[in-house]
Amino acid sequence: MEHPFADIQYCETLFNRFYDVGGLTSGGVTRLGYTQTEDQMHEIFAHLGGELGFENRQDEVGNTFVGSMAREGCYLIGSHLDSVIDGGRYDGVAGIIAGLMVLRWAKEEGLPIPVRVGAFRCEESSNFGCCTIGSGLVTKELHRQRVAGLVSRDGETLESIFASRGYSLDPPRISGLSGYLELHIEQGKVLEESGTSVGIVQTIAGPRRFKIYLRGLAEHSGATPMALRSDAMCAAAELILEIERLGNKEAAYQTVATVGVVNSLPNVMNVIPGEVELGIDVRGIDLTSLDRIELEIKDAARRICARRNIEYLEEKLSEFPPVNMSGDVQMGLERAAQRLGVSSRRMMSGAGHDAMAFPTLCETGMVFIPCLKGISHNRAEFASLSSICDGARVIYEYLKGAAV
Ligand code: HGY
Ligand code: MN
Ligand code: MN
Repeated sequence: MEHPFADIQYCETLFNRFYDVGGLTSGGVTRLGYTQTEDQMHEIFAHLGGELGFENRQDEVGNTFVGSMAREGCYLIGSHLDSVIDGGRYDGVAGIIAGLMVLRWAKEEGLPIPVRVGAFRCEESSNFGCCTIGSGLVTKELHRQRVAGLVSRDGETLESIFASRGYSLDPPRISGLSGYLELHIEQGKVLEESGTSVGIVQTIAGPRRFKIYLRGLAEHSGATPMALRSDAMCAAAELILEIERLGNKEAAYQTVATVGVVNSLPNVMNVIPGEVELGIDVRGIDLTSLDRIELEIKDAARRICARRNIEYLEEKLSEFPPVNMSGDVQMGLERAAQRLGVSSRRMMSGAGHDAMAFPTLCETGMVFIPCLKGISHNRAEFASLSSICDGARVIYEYLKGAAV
């Protein structure tokens, strides 16, 4: 779709306002949830809303809202402003930029329905091992007892962080929404490889995350005979490859499994690793497959550790079910894209999003835009300004349809 230069220019201005926050010499960004860099992102967001003439509000868990504060019938365009470690500048941010662009068009054209943009805290599991904390708490998809004890990478509990910020782990449920919409980069290759401008999400894969702690015996790496070792790292290595095999076995059901965290103690060259902590991320849309792989991973840990004389402990960090987007919203977005002449296709999301939290509250939909080579959670992440404008236009066209 062709866009007026003013739209491309405004999109670029918004992108540049967030650009430097959490910047690393690597070229990536680190903006972990409930840290000062995420705070900076929210401050910029609130300021940008003010420049459009809108008030802003923070809720009881630090989520920031800009736009109409109508108590009923409001359409919420949401996403997040935190990132993974050494991540890209489009994951989440593209959705907030699209929301601000929609707010601007709505104000210029007098859209007769209330629209608000929401930046939800700590969408990434990178800091606490649990995702969508900001949106999960205010939609009651997450509760105090699930998250209070979660510990950040810096060793702080979420409870102590909330207390120091005056936030509440029991916030009032978000209400008065007629719909929730989110634009997000696809974080996969489907749109780019098929040459499609936007994706209309049907289902969001359910993420499950857990840790497995392996304990052998730290001993001298030179003086300990190979046959007499309890090497936790070798047990971990065997388990990691077994998890990959199980993921490949379940791939037919669109289930995936990743070991993204490996912490070894004491992590020095001349000591046999005594303890290893694995962080495991499993996603899928088929509950039977998800249950099966979770059981088989735990069974593999038990078997490998028994054979290697290694103790182990497993800890479930979080579990969210697969979530379907509203069929009516999918249809509405598809028709909006058609009216604009923007190519679209229905698709699933392997990545989790704040949108997971909303289908029990209101009509919920997601629009994907392509990102370069499908790369995300990586400093090389890239999406074009024109793609962000494509997705924003489809959302705005959908809202104009909802307003009649
Ligand atoms: O990890 C995810 O699925 C998302 O990027 N938070
Ligand atoms: Mn992400
Ligand atoms: Mn994201």
